[in-house]
Amino acid sequence: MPAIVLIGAQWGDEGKGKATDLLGSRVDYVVKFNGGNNAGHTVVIGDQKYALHLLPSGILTPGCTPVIGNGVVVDLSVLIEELDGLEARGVDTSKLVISANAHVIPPYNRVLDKVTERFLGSRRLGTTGRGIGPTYADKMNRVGIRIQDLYDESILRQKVTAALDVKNQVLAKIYNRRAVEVDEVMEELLRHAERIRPMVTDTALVLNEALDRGENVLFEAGQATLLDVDHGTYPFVTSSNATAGGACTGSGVAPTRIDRVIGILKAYSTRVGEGPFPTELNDEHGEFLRKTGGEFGVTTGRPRRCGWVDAVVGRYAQRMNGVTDFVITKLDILTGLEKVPVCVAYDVQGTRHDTMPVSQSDFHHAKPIYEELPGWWEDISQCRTFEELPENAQNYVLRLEELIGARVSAIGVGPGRDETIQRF
Ligand code: 2SA
Ligand code: GDP
Ligand code: MG
Repeated sequence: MPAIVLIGAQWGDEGKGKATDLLGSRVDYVVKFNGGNNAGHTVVIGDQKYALHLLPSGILTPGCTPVIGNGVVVDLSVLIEELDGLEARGVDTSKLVISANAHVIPPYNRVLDKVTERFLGSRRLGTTGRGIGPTYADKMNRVGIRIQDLYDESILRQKVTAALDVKNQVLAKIYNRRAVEVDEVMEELLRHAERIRPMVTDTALVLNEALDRGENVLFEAGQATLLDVDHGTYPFVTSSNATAGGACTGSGVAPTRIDRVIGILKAYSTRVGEGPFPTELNDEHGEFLRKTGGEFGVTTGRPRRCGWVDAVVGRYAQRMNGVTDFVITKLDILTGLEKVPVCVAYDVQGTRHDTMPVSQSDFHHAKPIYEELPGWWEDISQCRTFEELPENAQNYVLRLEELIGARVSAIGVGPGRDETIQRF
């Protein structure tokens, strides 16, 4: 296996946390390479439910080393809160390592994220308000603050002062907000610096040496393909690369070392925040999916928008990530429907599109062309082999496999670790 990338094939919340946890027992390192505490990954182990935001899901597997890569943006208070929360529940977090090059989310970027969204009103993106966008903007603008800066107080002060010169102008002049003081930022950033110091290292070296030794490394994407800043539904995206390429830039492991890319595809679609969503259902079917699937944000609690599965999106995700195999999750949620529609193409003002329209305006106007597959009524949560699934559920998976262009290696039939069908 040695290096596997695991990505979300839709708009996030496909069940990446559970899939990572499942593979966790067979891997030595689990790496988070993009995003920050905007993510919300749920893992259910027995009667225990864990919601992870900043930490990689592999932290729940004894013996596995969790890694926060250079591509991640770290809110230090959230990191400490999450570590303490897990320790209190008996999870050993001592193996965590953090890249010295990862950026930190300073308090002023949380403020800016929230006030910008408020200011935009109906033009807002629907961010999680965690300061993600402004922190990645600072990184690209070369005014960001990195984990390693915490260990040189005079450099840190210079960087915070330089950043605040600009940020305070924006806060005061555009948003009519009070200025942020250098000292309050310094206090927050340095509060936990010593505690995390032993974890801070050159994670690119750690991972490359692990691969040299033949150890197994799993790269776990936050968010998903259509939220990728380059390949998603821009501007309704997050500010990082959530596609497979991000695993390389966000960790320092080269593309030639990646052996397998697993795409996680939910058996229906969801999205949180604003932006186009061709198969969205604003009717009782959408309500059924939200209620039965428990589709509420793990980080913000927001109700997720729900719709039928979209094979155009699945094919796009296969191509953009080079997916070698898919895990289809939450098939159990579709039980009890007379017919299960699958979007196979779009109609954009009279023209059929079998691939994602290149123009965002066309995507906004895309009307799904559905193929209706017969549903099933049997409870499938106890099925553990493909053959045990009702014939119509099998046919649903086989048709999806055909449409998205890669084989389906596993199927989720419930949230629990064991509620999974492994096909190979
Ligand atoms: P941001 O905060 O700048 O990353 O927001 C930009 C867009 O990215 C979307 N986004 C997400 N979409 C799905 N799930 C996410 N994580 C949480 C979860 C979300 C929650 O697992 O449920 O709790 O609301 C996530 N994080 C970011 C976001 O909705 C914007 O559209
Ligand atoms: P992630 O962000 O991709 O890790 O996904 P989330 O944790 O935000 O949302 C996925 C939700 O679906 C979680 O509540 C999981 O416990 C749950 N889940 C994952 N796989 C399955 C499955 O196969 N069936 C059911 N019923 N729930 C699942
Ligand atoms: Mg999630």
